[in-house]
Amino acid sequence: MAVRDGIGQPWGSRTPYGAGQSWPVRVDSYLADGVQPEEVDAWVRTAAVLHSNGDGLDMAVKDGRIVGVRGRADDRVNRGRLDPKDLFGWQANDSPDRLTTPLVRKDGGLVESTWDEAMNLVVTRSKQLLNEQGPSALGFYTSGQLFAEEYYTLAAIAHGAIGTNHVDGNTRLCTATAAESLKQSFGCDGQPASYSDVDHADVIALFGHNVAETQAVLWSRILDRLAGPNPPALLCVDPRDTVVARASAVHLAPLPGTNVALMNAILHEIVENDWVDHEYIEQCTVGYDDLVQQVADYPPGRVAPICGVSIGDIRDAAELLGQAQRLLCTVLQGFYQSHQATAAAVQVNNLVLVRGMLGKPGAGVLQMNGQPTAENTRECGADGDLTGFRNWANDAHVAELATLWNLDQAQIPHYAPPTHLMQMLRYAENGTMRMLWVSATNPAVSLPELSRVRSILSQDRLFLVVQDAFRTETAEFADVVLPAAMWGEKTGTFTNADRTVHLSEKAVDPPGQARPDFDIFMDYARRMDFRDKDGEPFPQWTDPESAFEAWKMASAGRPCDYSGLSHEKLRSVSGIQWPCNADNPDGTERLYADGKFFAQPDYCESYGRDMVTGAPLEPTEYQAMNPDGKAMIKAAEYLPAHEPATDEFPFMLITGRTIYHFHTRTKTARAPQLNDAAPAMWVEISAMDAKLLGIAEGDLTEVRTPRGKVHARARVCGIREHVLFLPFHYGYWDAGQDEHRAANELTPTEWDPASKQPLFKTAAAAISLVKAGDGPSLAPTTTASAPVATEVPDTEGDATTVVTEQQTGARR
Ligand SMILES: Nc1nc2c(c(=O)[nH]1)N[C@H]1C(S)=C(S)[C@@H](COP(=O)(O)OP(=O)(O)OC[C@H]3O[C@@H](n4cnc5c(=O)[nH]c(N)nc54)[C@H](O)[C@@H]3O)O[C@H]1N2
Ligand SMILES: Nc1nc2c(c(=O)[nH]1)N[C@H]1C(S)=C(S)[C@@H](COP(=O)(O)OP(=O)(O)OC[C@H]3O[C@@H](n4cnc5c(=O)[nH]c(N)nc54)[C@H](O)[C@@H]3O)O[C@H]1N2
Ligand SMILES: [Mo]
Repeated sequence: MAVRDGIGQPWGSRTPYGAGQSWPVRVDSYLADGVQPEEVDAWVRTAAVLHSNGDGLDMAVKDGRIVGVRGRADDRVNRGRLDPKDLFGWQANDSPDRLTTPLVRKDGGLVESTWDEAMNLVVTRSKQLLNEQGPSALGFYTSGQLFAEEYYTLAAIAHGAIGTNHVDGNTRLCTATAAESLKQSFGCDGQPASYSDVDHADVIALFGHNVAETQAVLWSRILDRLAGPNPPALLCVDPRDTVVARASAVHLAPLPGTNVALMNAILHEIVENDWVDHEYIEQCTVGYDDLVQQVADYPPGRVAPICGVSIGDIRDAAELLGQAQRLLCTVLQGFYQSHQATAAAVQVNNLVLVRGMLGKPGAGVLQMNGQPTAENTRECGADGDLTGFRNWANDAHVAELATLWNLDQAQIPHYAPPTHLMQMLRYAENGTMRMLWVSATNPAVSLPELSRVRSILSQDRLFLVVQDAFRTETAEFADVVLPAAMWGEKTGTFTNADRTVHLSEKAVDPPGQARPDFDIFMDYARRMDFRDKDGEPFPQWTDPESAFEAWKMASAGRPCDYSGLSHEKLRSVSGIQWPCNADNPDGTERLYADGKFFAQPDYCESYGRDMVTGAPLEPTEYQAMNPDGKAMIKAAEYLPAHEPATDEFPFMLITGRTIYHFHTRTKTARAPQLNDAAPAMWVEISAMDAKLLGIAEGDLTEVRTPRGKVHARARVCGIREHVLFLPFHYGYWDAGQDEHRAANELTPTEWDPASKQPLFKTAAAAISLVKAGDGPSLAPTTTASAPVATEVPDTEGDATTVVTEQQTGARR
């Protein structure tokens, strides 16, 4: 049994394996100081909720409290492994500053209240607005972090009972582009590949995906392949010198916002060298000729200066991709939150299609999710999507849903595409949307252009309901705050990025009067007295299990088919991939293995959109383009970003994550090991830029864009020149507003035309020295933020790891 420093050695010891072998087990565990394994009263089944990887684990319970975690050896996702957030993040549940009672605004301040008073305020306001203005006065903004049962209930209430079109999730900031790119290429959302493809691939290409920090256990799987016989070759496309970049055979560090140009050059080389599967293209796709025409304009010689990468590197990357026998591609925020997001993500789908790399072991594309339950937000329809990946523009699909819910079809709004969040903000800003109910997301830190967001959320005429486990920056603007139970305190299911469904069971009681989100939504529905066509209470279900049974029926026959699953079945198997139905009782590893897609005109989730204007295609246009429901190759022209660098703002600013924190840190800052590993804001800058500006490691700097400024200590590191990186984790709940530290003070109100995902990764910025530092910045040294020329830890060892609390490695 090995002992590992869970912070300093985030990926733990190697368990090497070869192509086609199964990934060995390594069980990681961590128990609070002084707790012995034999003292644990119960181990309760769940999966990780601080990323999208879906690591299966058990919570240790002692005396009614969570006291530790242990990875599940039998889980298909992690085979026992846990990452730093999995190991330590659970401590937030027990934090003394959890919300324990509802709060209501009185005389300008938030005061403790009762559930009756708080819910009556919400119900009274809802009814008043419905009477005065109709359903469009109400908006719902939810999460990628609740359970499927909760989203399905919220979708039924908002789209069904109330009939508002204004429903979205923070998945808009996260995986809207993943979903849109899958709809564009395959007619429907749904992850084609599987994590097990890592076991077979000979080339793994990561596009704007810092997997080492954001899905650290998946990175362990890749590291174990790299340490074994016949290792795969990696391609990394990222402007920073990430841990992934350092392990890659080819690293392309493009200037932010130039992904489409780069992809077109790569595809140009693939076509030019005829590394193309003509038979697959002929049988399974439409649109190849357009692609050939488009990429003809993007020879590497033209693209190299646009992206700031060398011609040779583009050719090397293309050759690696072109010669691969089993090519696995992954995509994440470096594409989704950058300029031309959908167009860029679709080019990765094109790459996989022209190479015929779908549906076989080791081949495919993972248009990744970020949040643990983002998949469920989309499939249940708690965002802009219609429940069960149904098509808003297809009346028959809306009718199906009306039948399922036993509601009048006219009640489910489908006069226009559903309102995306950035548009909802606009409606709140101009006063047509008068109530916004925010659940499990913290927009006052996570949305772009925070000064504008604050002014919208603080308006008197907007009635703001915030449902959270903590008193967040957003809660401070609320009229009513509803205290929520969290993971570990409620039961439900959720689905990770590779379609793996896990059950998460209640282990302990929530603190004080906090209640599960499911109970809160149902309480609202009953107090509103929603009824179906037969006059029965709506929603017709009553608890998470009956909600799951109802959701199964809604999903049956759709791509995300859950009809073969149940809470009971998920108690006996650690993770099952949908579709799971009578034909596939053990789930489905890969989609599209038979070359058939969910793209038939009468079945598809979407008819697609123009990737430049965002205009939806008409059903007749779709029918003409793709009558047989094949995969769609869609070419895209590169367009320069709207906010280019100038003399005043000469840098390209990007933002993102570190391995030790999750988002706005409501959980990870309350776990001492994680907080100590990355306690303060920093800015990453290249050695050359730092030298030119007279900035040294640890100096206090000011970073500015036309929207605002932040203060951060410099980390001089391997980021490419002319680019700055800020982590977006640091808000204000544990610091004063005058600290100017949230990265989103700087980001623009701008979004991708097709997916409507905000651009968090392309802005022009300036940086200047404020004050010399008295030592290095407190940024982690184990990861992409490592100072120039630091070796990243990687250890050899044994297959069971007991994790210790040492915090030595991270900032040594
Ligand atoms: N530790 C940790 N893990 C997480 C999370 C977390 O907060 N912390 N959040 C989860 C969630 S919700 C998400 S969405 C995922 C996100 O996971 P990732 O997408 O992997 O994380 P990011 O840091 O947002 O961005 C990834 C990389 O994009 C690069 N990048 C920026 N601009 C560009 C560009 O224009 N082109 C290219 N090619 N690359 C660019 C950045 O340098 C960065 O390294 O992580 C999930 N996992
Ligand atoms: N600049 C910049 N901004 C970004 C990004 C970026 O890369 N750069 N990334 C974007 C992305 S991908 C994402 S996903 C978003 C994330 O942005 P947010 O969703 O705003 O971030 P979180 O901190 O995860 O907020 C989740 C909230 O839910 C609460 N919560 C946790 N569990 C529960 C529960 O069970 N019930 C309830 N009711 N509440 C709960 C937490 O306390 C927390 O306040 O940020 C986006 N913003
Ligand atoms: Mo995300």
